[in-house]
Amino acid sequence: MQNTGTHRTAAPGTATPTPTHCPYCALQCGMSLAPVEGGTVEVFERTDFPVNRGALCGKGRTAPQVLAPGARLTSPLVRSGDGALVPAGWDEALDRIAGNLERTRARYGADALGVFGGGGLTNEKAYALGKFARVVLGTSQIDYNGRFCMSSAAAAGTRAFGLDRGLPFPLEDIPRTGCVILVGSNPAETMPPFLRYLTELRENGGTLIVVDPRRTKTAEQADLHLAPRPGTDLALALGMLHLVVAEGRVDRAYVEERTSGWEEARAAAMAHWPEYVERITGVSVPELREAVRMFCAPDTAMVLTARGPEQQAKGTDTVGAWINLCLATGRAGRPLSGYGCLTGQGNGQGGREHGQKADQLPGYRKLTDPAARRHVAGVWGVDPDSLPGPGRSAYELLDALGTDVRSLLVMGSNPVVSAPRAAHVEGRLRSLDFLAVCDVVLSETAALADVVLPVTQWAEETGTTTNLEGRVLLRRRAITPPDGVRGDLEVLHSLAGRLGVEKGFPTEPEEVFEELRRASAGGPADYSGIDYRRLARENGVFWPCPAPPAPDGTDGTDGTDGTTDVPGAGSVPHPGTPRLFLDRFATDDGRARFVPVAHRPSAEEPDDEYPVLLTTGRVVAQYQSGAQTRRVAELNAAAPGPFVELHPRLAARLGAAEGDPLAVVSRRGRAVAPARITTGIRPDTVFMPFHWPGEGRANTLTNPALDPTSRMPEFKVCAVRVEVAR
Ligand SMILES: Nc1nc2c(c(=O)[nH]1)N[C@H]1C(S)=C(S)[C@@H](COP(=O)(O)OP(=O)(O)OC[C@H]3O[C@@H](n4cnc5c(=O)[nH]c(N)nc54)[C@H](O)[C@@H]3O)O[C@H]1N2
Ligand SMILES: Nc1nc2c(c(=O)[nH]1)N[C@H]1C(S)=C(S)[C@@H](COP(=O)(O)OP(=O)(O)OC[C@H]3O[C@@H](n4cnc5c(=O)[nH]c(N)nc54)[C@H](O)[C@@H]3O)O[C@H]1N2
Ligand code: SF4
Ligand SMILES: [Mo]
Repeated sequence: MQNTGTHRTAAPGTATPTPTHCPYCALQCGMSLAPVEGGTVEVFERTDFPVNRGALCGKGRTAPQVLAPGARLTSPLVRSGDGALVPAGWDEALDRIAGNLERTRARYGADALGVFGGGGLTNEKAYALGKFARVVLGTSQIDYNGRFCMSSAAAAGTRAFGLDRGLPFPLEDIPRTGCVILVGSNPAETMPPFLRYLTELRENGGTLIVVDPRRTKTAEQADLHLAPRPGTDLALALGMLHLVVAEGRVDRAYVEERTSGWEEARAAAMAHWPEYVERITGVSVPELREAVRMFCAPDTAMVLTARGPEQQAKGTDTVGAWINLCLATGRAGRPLSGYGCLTGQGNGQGGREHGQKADQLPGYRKLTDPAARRHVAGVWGVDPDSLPGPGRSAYELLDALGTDVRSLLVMGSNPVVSAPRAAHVEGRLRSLDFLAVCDVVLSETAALADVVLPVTQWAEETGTTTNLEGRVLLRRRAITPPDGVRGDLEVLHSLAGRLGVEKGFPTEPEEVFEELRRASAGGPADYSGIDYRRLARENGVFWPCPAPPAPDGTDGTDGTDGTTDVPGAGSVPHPGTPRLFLDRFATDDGRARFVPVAHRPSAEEPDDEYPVLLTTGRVVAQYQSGAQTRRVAELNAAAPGPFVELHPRLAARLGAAEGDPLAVVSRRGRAVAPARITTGIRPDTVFMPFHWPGEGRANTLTNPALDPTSRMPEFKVCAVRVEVAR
């Protein structure tokens, strides 16, 4: 089965295409799919979906190739006596998993069971996985790869605005603002159809500032490109705020009316003189002044961050500093102005709302909040006291494998490639008593498992995702899965049954969503007013979308055990909330909170032994750990393997020519990949994409230093030594 490209209309002999969404990134581009005789799947443009209006990147266009039986798993695998993974029946595989989890729990207690989820899972799966961990396994030890993704922006957004939704406005607002500062975001490679919004911004007379240590394809489109040293965005934002104050550009009326904490934040910024900031960041004072002028000149402006400033051990404070800049200039919670984070994975937004995060219950509720526990326990039909407390964050969980956590279930992540200090993480995974992995392919992590369960994919199952705008979408089943695979929901249902929980794990996604609605009702991410019928009719609904009050005048939930009488029965449906904070922020007093932050060095700064900075990121043709995209010939041809991007001056110093194998060595390990020489990177920095396992694995090198609030690892900065590999 393979795809043959994008077509505007269905060819004769093709079934009517089903509208659905791409499996990969958070843009969740709309597309239509139709099975064709001979086992191919065709992709059709879906121009009615406003986010991408038909446009797709190469990954989305070729995603159907991973549906082909030759590219994926179609039978469970179990570890045999001689150590090989061999095909097995579903019953045997599920029995093995249940038996091993049971044994571990009996011997070491429930917290010896770990669960590692993914931001690519649908809302229904993420919800069911969180419930499975807490209700069936009784463990606190669940977290997911979203911790590695947008957790710093989420923490900073919650701190400042009282609520975290990546973008508090729809993408369509971006071309209509006056200036956009894009911080550490490279959508030319990571979300190509999104570039249109930036092009339109400039066509409308708006300006674009890109902050990135590399002159990326995105930076090439900018009116101003600032190239700070990796890990210094916090100082950069503070330097800009300093100038805003010094130049009298503070929006005093707004600060007075809509914020709290300004004096402390102002004082902190005033300690960051432009000259001091220039020394830290390498961005000159005139460039800083120009950025401030461009940002402040128009009536409206936005700051958008992505992984560059967020994947730092000070990511939360860094995002906080950019939010402070928005607040001081009156650019948040107003039309066409605001701070936003560009979430990454397909369900990066929804995946962080419904309970697969260590400290969280569905509806973006806190596991430590007694009222939240009562509400969710009511929906689940369990005693609130039986719900475990918060567990370890993703890296801490991986680091505890084989010691405190003895058996692990992975669903939707490939940490052998994507976790920081990956060789260590791989070692921890190998030291487990038992590892089970549900995946669509034999990922590098699945290859270490004792049992691998092959699951259905995006196009073969229905479910909802929430895109980077907070728009809840319906992905529809468009084709029939091959024999031998089962859905993640079916896996959880079967394991729950084997572990003695017969009810509460339905296999129908819509049934799970109906329960999710009730569990989220009244929470920050309230989905109770959304249902599948509505999603099928509308091009998505933005949360919060509470159910309208029931006819009897109550809010639709009975308030004691959290069970709901049919949400939305009767009255006018809530329209959803494309734009947040226009009247008030989600804090107790309705004001946005300034947080005083100060620059601090990265966890690891260069020294004599490791004199160069390494930063990491993505290329357009590969997705994440590459587990899926490395199976597509066209994508491999475009991006065949890892590389080390470096400046000609550094290359000359090392005596390296284009294509020479370079050894990059950090305190964690050594990776080797060919040199790619470019003037588009700072001479003190090298860049590696992280999509590949093996010798060129970037995460062999990265530093697992964690942000104290978000527990985000410092993927974007560590100190390395670079030499030509002989
Ligand atoms: N092709 C492709 N697209 C993807 C993905 C993929 O794997 N491949 N993954 C999806 C996911 S999950 C995510 S999270 C998004 C990520 O999307 P992006 O955040 O756009 O991707 P990255 O390449 O990780 O990082 C963006 C930029 O940050 C820069 N950077 C590095 N260090 C620093 C720093 O210290 N400060 C600043 N300001 N910038 C820095 C890098 O040079 C890079 O150009 O992409 C999504 N889309
Ligand atoms: N050095 C460095 N490392 C990074 C980053 C970086 O910028 N630099 N970025 C980080 C970020 S932002 C992210 S999001 C992570 C992502 O890193 P990973 O979590 O490794 O992401 P994926 O490669 O998408 O892994 C998803 C796995 O789940 C499988 N899968 C897909 N859909 C489903 C499904 O529906 N069910 C099940 N059971 N399995 C499914 C896929 O085949 C794949 O094996 O990497 C992080 N690691
Ligand atoms: S930009 Fe993202 S959602 Fe759109 S086609 Fe590419 S990978 Fe899929
Ligand atoms: Mo991500």
